[in-house]
Amino acid sequence: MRTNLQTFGKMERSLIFLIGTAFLFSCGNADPSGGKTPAVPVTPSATPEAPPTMKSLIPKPQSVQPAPGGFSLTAAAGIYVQTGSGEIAAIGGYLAEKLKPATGFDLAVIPAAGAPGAGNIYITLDGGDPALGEEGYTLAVTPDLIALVAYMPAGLFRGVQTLRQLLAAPIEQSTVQPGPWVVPAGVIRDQPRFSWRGAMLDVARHFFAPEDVKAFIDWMAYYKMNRLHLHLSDDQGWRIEIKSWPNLAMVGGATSVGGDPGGWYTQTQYAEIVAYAQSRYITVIPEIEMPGHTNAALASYAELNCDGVAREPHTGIDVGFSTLCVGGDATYQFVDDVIREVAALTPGPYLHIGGDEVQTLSPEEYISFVQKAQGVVNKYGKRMIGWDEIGRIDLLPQTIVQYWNGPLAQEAARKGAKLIMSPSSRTYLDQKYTSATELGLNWAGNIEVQEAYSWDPATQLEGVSEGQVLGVEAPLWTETIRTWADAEYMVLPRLIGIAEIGWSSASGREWNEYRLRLAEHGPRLTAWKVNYYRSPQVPWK
Ligand code: TNX
Repeated sequence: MRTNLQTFGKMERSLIFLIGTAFLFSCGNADPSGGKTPAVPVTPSATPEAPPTMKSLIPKPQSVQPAPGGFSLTAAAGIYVQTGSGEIAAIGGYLAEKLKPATGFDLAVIPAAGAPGAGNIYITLDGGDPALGEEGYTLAVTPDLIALVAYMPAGLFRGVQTLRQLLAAPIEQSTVQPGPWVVPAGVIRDQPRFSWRGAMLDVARHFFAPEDVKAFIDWMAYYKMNRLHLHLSDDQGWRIEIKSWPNLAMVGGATSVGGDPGGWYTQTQYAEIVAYAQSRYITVIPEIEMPGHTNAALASYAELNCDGVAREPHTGIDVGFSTLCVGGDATYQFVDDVIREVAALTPGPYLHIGGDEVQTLSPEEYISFVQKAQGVVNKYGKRMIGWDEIGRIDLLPQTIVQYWNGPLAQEAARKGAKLIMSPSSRTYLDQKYTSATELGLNWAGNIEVQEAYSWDPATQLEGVSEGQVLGVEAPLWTETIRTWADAEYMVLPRLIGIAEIGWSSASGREWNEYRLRLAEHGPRLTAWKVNYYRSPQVPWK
């Protein structure tokens, strides 16, 4: 181990120097001598010009203070991690894994009791400022050292994404590139605006393999998102194994929109997806739709229908026609069993019950059913989430409403509920970019990259203030999305703007500046080999 108190002292001094310099810079009073205190006052000069990678970070950090020079990453660097924490070592391992393909460096992750010597990376909670919260971090880069400090491990993980983005775009290539690998010097202090920065994947209309979901999780992680909502059941397909009701997957999982192949996740595969997300500090929210959007369940079990007759599979894209038999005993056994099994597989505190678009129940029937479902979710220790329509019931204080389209979410907010903002005209990733887009629907309007970016969750709904908004979430509905390449095209780059809306402060967030930063991400998306939409609104590199 190459650590001792002397080098720690040195690191602290350089940190203090950097922060002090940053303070001077922010006061417009920079010292161009590189930190040697001059004997006589020097004429104030401008803040050093930030290198391109610092200017193109997405989401935009809370504060960036560039300094002269940079840190050269070499094969000799070690990733020193605070000793005694397997979790922090895993974050170091993740960083090493991300840096390896393009650099060819096999960087060792080394437990350290203090900061290492020159040429290394240091990742620690030691000295982490509680004011940074769960996900905030400070990244201080000098020519000698990269020091990533946070209050909680999630903050370290978010900071690692910033570090990846501070390296030139070829770092994202999957084969060895020439480099050099220079991280610009400076101090970044950063934390999110909203605690909920989500994306939803509809695996019910079309099924996507665990590998695809993991790729989606990796895009989310790169842009510091933290909630993955999986839409696991709908009229056209049931996508998770339920041991007490096996036909849900066996029968209900066999179909998709348009007669395309079905599929479902075994409980083991679901647990693997959850663990993969967890290792990226992303919480999975499973959604089991009820009482509507249930044809796949109604086709799997006759007793869930009031007339006792199993429904035919549904492969069309109409909505609103299906409902569980809200007066039937089997229905409540089903609801209890499914919620119990899904809750047990899900470490996160949330469970989404859908609740949208039921056209075949009276308001009283709807309310009584959702009220009972809320009780079951609560009994199994989860916070219920539902779309707008659940705003009609008496919500428990912990229940969350996901706004998509209607006034019911606003009403719920007036009664004190917290909202996740998914306005369909801004966040729906299944809506066409323009009328020329072949994929997608357009009932909520065309959503070009600018429309998806230029709005604010705290001012979107009259009477709903920032304090009632947990954050933002963008859903990809997949009625028209048949392949993963199609999903890539609709999600990227719009999801990147949603990620910034969730993370970065509203002041100074501006389309004409954002589009230039987004342009710099084109080569990164290309390096990932994803089929992203090269919007003419963005001056792509
Ligand atoms: C509305 S948003 C739906 C989905 C569809 C989507 C298509 C919501 C709660 N319901 O069932 O897939 O529109 O854009």
